[in-house]
Amino acid sequence: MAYDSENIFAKILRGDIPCNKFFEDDHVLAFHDIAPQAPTHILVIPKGAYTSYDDFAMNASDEEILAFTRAIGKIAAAAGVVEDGYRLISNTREHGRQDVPHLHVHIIGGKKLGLMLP
Ligand code: DGP
Repeated sequence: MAYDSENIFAKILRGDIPCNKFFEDDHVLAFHDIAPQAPTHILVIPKGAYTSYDDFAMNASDEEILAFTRAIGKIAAAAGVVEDGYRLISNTREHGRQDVPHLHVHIIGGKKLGLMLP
């Protein structure tokens, strides 16, 4: 799947539309989901143009992958959900119900979540 540079997260990365930012470094941006499903619902995205996790895993540099992986853990800790637990989700393409075609990992927590069924 070719990367669509007009997707909403690309626009957020360019600063064309605002977000409620939680964390940013050279490789990663994290912001609060516009429609939170739990008290904590943060989206973590790489700054590079990757549509999905598999695209990222196969095409990103080791530095980008390390930064993204570390950031997710740091952001979960900073959000205060580590002790009680949380869920990481990365919906992927049509069957995975991905709405925004820029890789994003949802960090969801702050309450005991329901079971995740297909
Ligand atoms: P997914 O279905 O996994 O592609 O999730 C996309 C998420 O992005 C969904 O939970 C809602 C969120 N979202 C969509 N548009 C915006 C936006 O403009 N700002 C923010 N902060 N979140 C958005």
